[in-house]
Amino acid sequence: MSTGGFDPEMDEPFFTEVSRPIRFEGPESDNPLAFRWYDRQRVVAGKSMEEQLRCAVAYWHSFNSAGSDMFGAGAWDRPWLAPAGDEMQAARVKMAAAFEFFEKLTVPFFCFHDRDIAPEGRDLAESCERLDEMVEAAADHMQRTGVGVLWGTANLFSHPRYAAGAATNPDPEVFAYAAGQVRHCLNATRRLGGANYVLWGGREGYDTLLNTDLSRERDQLGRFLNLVVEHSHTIGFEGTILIEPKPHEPTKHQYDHDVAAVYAFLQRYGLADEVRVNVEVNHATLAGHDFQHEIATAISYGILGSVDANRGDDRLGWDTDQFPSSVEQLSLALYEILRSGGLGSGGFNFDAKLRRQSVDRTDLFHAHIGGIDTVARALLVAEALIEDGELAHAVAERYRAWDGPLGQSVLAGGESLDDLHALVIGESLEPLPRSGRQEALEYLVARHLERVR
Ligand code: XLS
Ligand code: NI
Ligand code: NI
Repeated sequence: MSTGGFDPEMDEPFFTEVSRPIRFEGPESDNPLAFRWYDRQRVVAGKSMEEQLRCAVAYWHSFNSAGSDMFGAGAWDRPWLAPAGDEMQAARVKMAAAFEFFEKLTVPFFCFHDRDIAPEGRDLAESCERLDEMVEAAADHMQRTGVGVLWGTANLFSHPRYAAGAATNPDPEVFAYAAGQVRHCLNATRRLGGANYVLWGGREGYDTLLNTDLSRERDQLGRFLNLVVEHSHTIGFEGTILIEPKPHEPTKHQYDHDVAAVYAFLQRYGLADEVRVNVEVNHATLAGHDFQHEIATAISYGILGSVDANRGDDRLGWDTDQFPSSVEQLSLALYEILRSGGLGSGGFNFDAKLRRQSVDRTDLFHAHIGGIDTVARALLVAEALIEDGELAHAVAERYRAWDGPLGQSVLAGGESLDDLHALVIGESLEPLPRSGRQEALEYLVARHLERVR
C-alpha cells in the first residue's frame, strides 16, 4: 500500500536491532540490551518488582517527537511524523511502532495525550472522531500484547487557542473547548481501562500580572477540576484523577506550582479527597525542592498518586526530561513510597526524552533500560533501608519526647502561652541541643547504596 512516498508497511518491524524481548541477566551482565536490576518477578517488599514499579513509556517523547528544539528541526528517524500521505495512516504506523517497542521492552503500561495517538482534526467533532478511531486501534493492540494504560491526558497546551490557558483563559469559549476535549479524553481513557487520568496545567498560569486577574483564573481552574471529577463519577471512571505540579515552563508562573500549592488549591475547591498528584522529578527540582521532599509532602497530605520519572541537569534551569540515572535520588523517594504502602494505582512513567543527537531508534532501548534499571536498583536500596530499620529508628528517637506528657499536652491544646511561660520558669527548664546526626545518616544510606545486590 502506498501513502504517497512513505510506505509504512516497508518499515515494519521498526526496531530491527532488538529481535526479542529484553531479558533480565543480572548485575554481572555486560549486555547493554539486557536488564541488570529489573527482574520483573523478583519479590520486593511483598510484591513483584513489576507490580511495585508499574513502569510506563511516555508516548509523546518517544513516538510523537522528532527531536526538534528551539533552534533546530527534528533530527530523529521517525518517518510517521512526516507523512507524505494520510495523517491517520501515519498515526496507525506510529502506534504499531509504539506497541512493538512496549512489547520488546516488556513494560506493562504506557501513557498518552489525546493528540499523541490521533492528530487534531479541523474542529472538535473531527478530533473526537479521530481519537475514537485510534482508541479502538489501541484497544486491539492492548488486547494482543497485554500492555495497559497507566494514564491518559488531554493536550491543552500545544494549539494556539490555548496560548492564554485552557481553564484559566480570559475567554470562556476556550474554557468550553478545553472542557469538551477533556470530557472526550476522559471517556477514551476509561474505554482503555486507564488506571489514572492526569491534568498537567501547562498553560494554566501567567506570563505577566499586568494582564492577569489571579483570583478569577484560580476560580476558573477550581470549577474546571470540579467538572472533571463530576464527569468521572458520571461515567463510572474507576481510575484516580491526578494533577501534575510544575512551577513554570511554558508560563512564567503556573498555579500548580508544587505539591503544597496543589494541596492548598484542592482544599479550597473541595477536592482534597478526590484528586491526587503525579509528581515529576524534574518539576520538583525546578520548584527548588528535592524529589524526596515532594514525595514526602504528598504522602504526608495523603495525596500521592503517581510518579513521572526523569531528571534535570544541575546547570540548566528548564525541564530537560533526561532519563533517570541517580540511584541515590530515587532510593530516598522510593524509601518514602514503600514505607507508605506503595503507589496504588500509580506507577513510574518515564516522562523522559532522548538527547537530540541520539538519532538511532535503538537509543530508545538504551535510554529506557538504563532508566528502568536505575529505578529497580533504587527499589532494592529502599527495601534494604526499611529492613535495616536504623533510619526510621533514628527519626523516631529524635521526636520521642513528644510522646511524653509535655508534648502530648501541648499538641492536645492543653497549654497556653502563660502555662508554658510558667512551666519553663517554675521548673527551671534548660533544654540542651542534641545531635541531628546528619552525616551519620548520610553514610548509613551510602552503605546501603554500596551493598545492594
Ligand atoms: C511537562 C509535563 C507533561 C505531562 C503530561 O512538563 O511533564 O509531559 O507529564 O502532559
Ligand atoms: Ni510529566
Ligand atoms: Ni515535565
